[in-house]
Amino acid sequence: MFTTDDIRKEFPILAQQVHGKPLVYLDNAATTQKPQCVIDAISEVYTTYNANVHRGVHHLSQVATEAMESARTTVQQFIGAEQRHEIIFTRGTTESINLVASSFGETFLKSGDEVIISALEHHSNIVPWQLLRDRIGIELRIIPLTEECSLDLEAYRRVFNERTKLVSVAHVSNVLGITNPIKEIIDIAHSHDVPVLIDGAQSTPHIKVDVKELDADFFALSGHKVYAPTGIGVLYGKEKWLEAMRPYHGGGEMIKSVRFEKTTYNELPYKFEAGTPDYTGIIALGKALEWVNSIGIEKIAAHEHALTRYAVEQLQRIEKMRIFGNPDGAAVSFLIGDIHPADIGTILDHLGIAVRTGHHCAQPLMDYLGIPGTVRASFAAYNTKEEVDILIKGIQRAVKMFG
Ligand code: 7TS
Repeated sequence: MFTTDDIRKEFPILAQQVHGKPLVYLDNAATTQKPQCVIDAISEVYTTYNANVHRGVHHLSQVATEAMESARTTVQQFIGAEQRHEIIFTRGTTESINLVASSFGETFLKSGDEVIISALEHHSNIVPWQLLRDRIGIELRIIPLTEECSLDLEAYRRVFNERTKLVSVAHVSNVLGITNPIKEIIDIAHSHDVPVLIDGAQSTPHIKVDVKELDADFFALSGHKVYAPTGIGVLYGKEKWLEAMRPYHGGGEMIKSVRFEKTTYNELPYKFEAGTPDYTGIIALGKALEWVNSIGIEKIAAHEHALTRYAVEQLQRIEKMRIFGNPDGAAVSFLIGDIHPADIGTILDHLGIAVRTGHHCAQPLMDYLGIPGTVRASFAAYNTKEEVDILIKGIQRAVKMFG
């Protein structure tokens, strides 16, 4: 059994002071801190077996290739994918969604076809579709929100027609911390024979994901939000789609043979992994997921949900508090009266507390809510109830100054 104290000891960055106060890191939805084993894994690559992968007959290259491919298996098992070659390494959720927009879009979509997204998407799940709209003339349909800020499933059902070709929605909202009814969303889309891409950037770190059980066609995630380094991410895709889709980037690794007249492409997953992969990042991602497994994602989820519930209860006692949505995950977004979120963020920073303020890369959602931004506190496995108390005291201080 691990305690939160044991977990915290594994994260060297947490032991520091900021502005003379112990660091209270509550910006985990932006990125999580890294345990020592992940930091060590990166160092181990460069001190003992660094070599380019998939191409060397020599020892180091074989060790590096084996470590990278073993991390692919770890990812496959972590998200419940049926096959290893359905795991494509990318730079993160943003690149994974861009890959699908380009490769799926340019293989299967034509002018007038429709892609459904929702009103609460991160810009990463909006702009790639707008770029595709500019290139080939698709149309975007938006699932609206109910008054409680959840996805309006009745409106979603009505938006399907014979031109609908793809649904792309977030599993968990990065702003509201709410979990969308993703299984229902997928089932409805599949009843119209429409595939679904799930933006799992905010779900993978916090809840058990099983892409097979969900029957997701595509699933995108970012390593850095789940205790791994920046610059590495994953696209899961069902084999039948990945096989049929044209490649995304061209270059080394993704080819079988190249002639000036014609090039043939490599098998999955390499067809979508052009160039030298970030094998160090991949190996460290594998280590991060092993670390999560060693604690247990269900245990992490229960801990974070308890912290979120406690934070919501405490926040609600503050006068003029406005909490957006009904957070059931690991983040809570709020405003107090007409105090600007950046003012609250600045006071909190002086107290050593890191939160995110602003539009959180979800400007259409801010427009929808009629606000410029929010203050967001987001939790990870290493956060404590005491840190929530420090946050609440900090907010009370900001209210005194600006309220
Ligand atoms: N989708 C969602 C739901 C996200 O929360 C984010 C990042 C992304 C996509 C993009 O992920 P990336 O790793 O490719 O950048 N969200 C946030 C956030 O809420 N604060 O900083 C980054």
